[in-house]
Amino acid sequence: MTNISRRQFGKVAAATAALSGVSLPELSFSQSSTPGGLAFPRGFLWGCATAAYQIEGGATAGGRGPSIWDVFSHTPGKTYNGDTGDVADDSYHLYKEDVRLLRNLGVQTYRMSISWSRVFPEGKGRINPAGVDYYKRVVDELLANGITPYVTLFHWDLPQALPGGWQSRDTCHAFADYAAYITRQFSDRVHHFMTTNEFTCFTDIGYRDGRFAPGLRLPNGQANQVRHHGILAHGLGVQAIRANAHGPVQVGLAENASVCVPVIETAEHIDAARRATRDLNAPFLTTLMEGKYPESYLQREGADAPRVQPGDMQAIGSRLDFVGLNIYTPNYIRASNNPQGYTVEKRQASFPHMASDWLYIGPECIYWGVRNVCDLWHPPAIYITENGCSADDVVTPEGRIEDTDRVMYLRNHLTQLHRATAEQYPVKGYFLWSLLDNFEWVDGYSKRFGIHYVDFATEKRTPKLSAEWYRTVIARNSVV
Ligand code: PNW
Repeated sequence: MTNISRRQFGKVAAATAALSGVSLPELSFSQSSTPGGLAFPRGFLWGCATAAYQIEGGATAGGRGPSIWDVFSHTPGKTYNGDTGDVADDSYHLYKEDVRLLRNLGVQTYRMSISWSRVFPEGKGRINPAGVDYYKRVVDELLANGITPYVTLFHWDLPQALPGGWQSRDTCHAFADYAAYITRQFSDRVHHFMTTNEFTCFTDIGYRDGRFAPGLRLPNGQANQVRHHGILAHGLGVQAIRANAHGPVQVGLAENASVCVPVIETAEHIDAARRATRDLNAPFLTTLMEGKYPESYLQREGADAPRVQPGDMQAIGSRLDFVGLNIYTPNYIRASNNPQGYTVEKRQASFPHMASDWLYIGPECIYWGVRNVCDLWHPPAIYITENGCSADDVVTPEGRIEDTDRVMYLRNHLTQLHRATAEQYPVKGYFLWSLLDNFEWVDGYSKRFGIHYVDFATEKRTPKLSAEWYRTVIARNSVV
């Protein structure tokens, strides 16, 4: 092997891929070392991400039960323009077309989620076979096109029928039962599972701030208990997946950890950013990775600290095969003599952001997000389970969507991700958010994150410039 030329080795890899029946874009070193391009490691996985409620529509089709997002989005005043996910991209009916888009991009992987209430309309008990069949059709269509599905079990669309939602501990057990059932049904063809997506969004934003479903504003102690139920559900889910899998599976989650970028890359600020990562993620990722709540978190919350039962922390600390990071935006961290050892810099009014006003642009966040998590906790593998942006896309008279701003955002983030792979951090793949414009939660259809434009009146999909660019990146395995 040592004497094989780089070019020959590239051919061997392509031939092996062809033999295994996986259709990969043709890669060669002459391509991946294009002048100006930054080559990613061989075998790096490129993908796109979506979530069930944001793309499927078919809200009542095939026996699906309502989720808290159906109820919330139908409540006047909760979403932009009263938009709902009733129809969305109609991927419930158009999934084959979506797989075609994926195939045209040349992705090796696709991150999708399952709507819990499509499978268990009441969240537990009665199974809806039509829902299971739908996901089998989607998965089989992906596999037939050489695309590996990565499946998220919970992307915020909690079945409405579960009493008390995430305020109830019973919901954690319902989730574990659902995870066990999906694993039994799908682990013959799906080998990568993520339990939950973004703890803060479905706990704090839903139950403390009330901006997301179910729209509650609970006092601190109760909101902390909701957080605990979120991570407990994850932990019980990991155990359930492992216990029910037909063969080897990789289990992880998708978490939007707060990303801490040192304000200047000197040792003191780098240390501070690492400390801040541990502290700002205390109730979620830190606790999962360390198997216990940090002392500082318990002290800070005092009488409002979560009530923990025997066995909880063991489940929550379950070993993970990978950590998925959803990375969009940075916090800038400065070393300080204060007790926690850092401060978060305030952003100037002129700090640039994308079309969503929270989406501040700081491409180094993807490098530091990976590095801080790896330096603190050394997970065996990292995936970027989401990265992408909203932009004010318009269709030109020629029918093109010239989203040069999105290409700028993505190119800069991938350049920083390349830095992480070049430094040997174990980043295995990247899922771009998102394949399609879709239901952007409280922003409804007003914010477009897709690399394919969707005309929501006709459901017509049109590749944007960013899709053409991403296709090139994938084909060359290199940032261009
Ligand atoms: C993620 N923030 O949500 C979700 O996983 C997706 O469903 C969503 O469409 C996508 O990012 C774009 O918003 C986030 O305020 C929502 O920092 C808010 C934030 C981050 C992620």
